[in-house]
Amino acid sequence: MPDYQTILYQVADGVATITLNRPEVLNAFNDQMIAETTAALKAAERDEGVRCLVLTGAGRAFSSGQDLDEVKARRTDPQAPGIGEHLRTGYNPLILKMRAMEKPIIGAINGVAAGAGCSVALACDLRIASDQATFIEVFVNVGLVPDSGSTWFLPRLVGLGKAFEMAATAQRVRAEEALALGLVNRVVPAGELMAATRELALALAKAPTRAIGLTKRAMNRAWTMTLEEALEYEAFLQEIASRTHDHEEGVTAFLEKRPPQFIGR
Ligand code: LHQ
Repeated sequence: MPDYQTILYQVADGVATITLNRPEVLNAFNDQMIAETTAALKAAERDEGVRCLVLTGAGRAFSSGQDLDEVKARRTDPQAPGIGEHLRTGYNPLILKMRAMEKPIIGAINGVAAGAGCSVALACDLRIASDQATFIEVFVNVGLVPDSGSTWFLPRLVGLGKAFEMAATAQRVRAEEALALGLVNRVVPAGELMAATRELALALAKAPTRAIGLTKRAMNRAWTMTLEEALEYEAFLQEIASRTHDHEEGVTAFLEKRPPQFIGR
């Protein structure tokens, strides 16, 4: 296993947990943390024993987004690539890996998720928020546009009007409001966040992983499809799902009136 410096990576009971681990800067993303998070996602994707991922933060924050000390250092280095290139080579592959990976990713949002940290939270498949969590599209405070997928995810989750308001004002959206907006799936007391996350993660790790992965693929693509195309794509994917062990097992277990034993294939 690689020796990660900025994240913790742990696999147990079919669940890979990635913990952003720079708590002294509220888990701000520097280049190394972007690279290590992407590497850990790829490791979890390759590992057949992993059937669900959890992404969370160490300390009191989920992530404060881009490390601004690193931004400052780049601005004074004439050799450093511009922000566009930084996004193309760093955050964009990270976000695309989260979406392309055909395993569910739960964001356990333990505190503030700001800027690119908010975008990473939005790119998870499900979000369980601590009652201490807040979401801030903070980019405008530093004169930037939302990036790392926020312009794509946020309007889809909360609608265009609210998304624009959040982006244009950098208002702090607290957990309960995030729940009402559909920005998170569930809010739990801070002390119960990891137990609640673990319960859901273990359930997903015992579910038909292939069907869940194909569902993620279908929903990713359906956004840009016509109804006719989506129906056809569902039929295509259902052929694949219907040939899995877990489909056979699900039907057999139902008819035999016993709990199914899914193996993820
Ligand atoms: C930080 C940070 C941080 C460094 C807290 N960096 N130290 C992509 C590509 C390329 C370039 C640019 O951007 C992007 C996308 C982006 O993500 S742009 C947005 C970047 N992020 C921000 O602008 C957020 C900056 N942070 C904040 O606004 C606040 O810290 C929040 C609202 C997140 C939390 O506020 P508080 O709870 O009051 O905490 P704090 O401000 O006291 O922070 C605690 C410490 O963490 C503090 O250090 P210190 O040594 O004083 O204890 C902060 O300097 C440090 N920190 N965020 N992003």
